[in-house]
Amino acid sequence: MLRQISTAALAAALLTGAARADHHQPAETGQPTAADARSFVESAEERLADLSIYAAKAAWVNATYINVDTDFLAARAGAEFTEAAVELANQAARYAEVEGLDYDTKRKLNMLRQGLTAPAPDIPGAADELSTILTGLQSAYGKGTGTYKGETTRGNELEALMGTVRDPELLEEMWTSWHRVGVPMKEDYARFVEISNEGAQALGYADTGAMWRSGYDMDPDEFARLLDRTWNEVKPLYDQLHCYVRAELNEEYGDEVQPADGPIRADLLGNMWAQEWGNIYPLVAPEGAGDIGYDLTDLLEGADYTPVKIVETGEAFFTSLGFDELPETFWQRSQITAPADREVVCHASAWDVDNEDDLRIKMCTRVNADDFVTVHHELGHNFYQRAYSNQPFLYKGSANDGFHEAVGDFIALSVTPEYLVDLGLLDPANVPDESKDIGLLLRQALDKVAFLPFGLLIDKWRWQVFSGEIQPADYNSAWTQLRFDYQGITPPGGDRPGDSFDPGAKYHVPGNTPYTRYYLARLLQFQFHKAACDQAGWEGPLHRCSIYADEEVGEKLNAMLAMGSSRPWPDALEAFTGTRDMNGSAMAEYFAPLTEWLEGQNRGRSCGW
Ligand code: X8Z
Ligand code: ZN
Repeated sequence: MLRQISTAALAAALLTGAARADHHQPAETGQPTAADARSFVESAEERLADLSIYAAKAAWVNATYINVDTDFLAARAGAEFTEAAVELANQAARYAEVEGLDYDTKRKLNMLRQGLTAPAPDIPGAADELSTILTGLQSAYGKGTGTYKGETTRGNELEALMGTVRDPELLEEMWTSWHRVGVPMKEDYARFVEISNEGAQALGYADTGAMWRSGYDMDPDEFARLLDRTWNEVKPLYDQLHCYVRAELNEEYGDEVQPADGPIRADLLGNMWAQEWGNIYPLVAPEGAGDIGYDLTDLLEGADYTPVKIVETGEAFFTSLGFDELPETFWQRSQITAPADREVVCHASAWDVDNEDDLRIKMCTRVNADDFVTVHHELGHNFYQRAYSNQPFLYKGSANDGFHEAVGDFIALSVTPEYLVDLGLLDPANVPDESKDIGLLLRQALDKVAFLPFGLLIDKWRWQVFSGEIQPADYNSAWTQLRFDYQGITPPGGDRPGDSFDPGAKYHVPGNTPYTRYYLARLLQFQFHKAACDQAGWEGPLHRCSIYADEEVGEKLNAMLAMGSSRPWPDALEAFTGTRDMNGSAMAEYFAPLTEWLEGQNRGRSCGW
């Protein structure tokens, strides 16, 4: 749970609790008892529940109105958080040794011990320095700009333009200029790594990465192996997709821009980070008959959708499953579009400000297919938050962080052509028939399958940065190498300038948000989708299944979500899907017909890079 609320929120939550924590310290003479441990946890939860509200509001104001004062306030709250959280983690570690602890006390003590994303050592000034650095990095990202046709352009606008512009020179301009946002971050990032590692070591972990890996109800090394194992399951499909897309781009742009072998140029894939490629579907669509024949962005524009209407549409999917409507305050307090007159963090997020019903999203929504999915993604967080709101404070979280990221995406897998007809967006006459299945699957794979290596490599890079295997002098070259090794992509314009810090141009690095969760979510969302379609009695191909308006599925989903983080994640997974195993099999099944088709298309080509 600690991982899922913002750093600043927990900061304030823990801040004023220090005095009361002392109250629950065991008498100096005796050993703490199981009852002492239970009462320590209880008081910690009470304080957190009470105080996190103030912290969340401070963080909200900073993210939706970046200026020197809100930076100051957020940094202060973050520092206070870190100090108090470290103190609590140390106490928790001591209580964890006590004999005869009940299940919940033990689980919650462990959560208190390992839940920090950015620990600091217990040295005067350390938490302050760490928090000031992190607030500065996040705000620098939020204020970042690049250029388009020589004009200064906000990051959020460049992000959208990368999906529609096809001129390779303009793409290179946007990519290269945006990536300059990382340059001033590098030194601060290196200092952040030092401080947080000292903090992790003081808590008994080898480094910050080891601490991150310890949050999965299993041995951290076994968790790392699970990632590699599942990647090997889905990698053959990625390799086929890469091979096919490279050939199509070569045909489109010619050898000069995109050679027929080697890596793909990173700016040609319809996304600033080449993390999802769905925007270039029109360039790579199957010739003739297989093409799906419609484009979701066009449909939304054609029907005069507004950002608010997209959010209403997303909400309506959840209510069709039996979930309650979002509260009135959601509509009053959310930031749905970018304010014109101030700096904000545009990267989408979902908030639960009072741990009950003060749910909000913060987006700079645009009317396009990407944001249609992102809105469902964010609402998935909000409906999860509300489902577990009756849990004790430390269990107000997801089964593991991948679950939180998977719910909304799982819902969006039900956005089928038939569902678009229900919405009145697609003319029934234009519903693609079976002969268009490959087009539909390809469109989906460009987003879902293409993401997998990206989802893995961000933390491959960070884990090695935290462990010292990658030193500051090699930050950028190691990043470019991982992008090459895993994704098979290369930056436009040849060698990167010596001062580059390209990881800083991806939100989650300056935002210090662990990224493995998104990789897990890609696998989990297909496991959820398959289980839900089985529950619904669906017998057709998985990509044609929509659970829209199925209240029985909604009830089962709610049962899993309502568990929060009270049990190890395999229990939650089993409750909804019947299996305790996170793996790529549901995803492989979903895309099986495409895999075969891609293999046929790529016959005679030499794949790989
Ligand atoms: O960061 C997000 C969400 C907020 S939790 C918009 N996502 C990752 C990204 O944008 O890099 C969702 C997909 C992956
Ligand atoms: Zn998310």
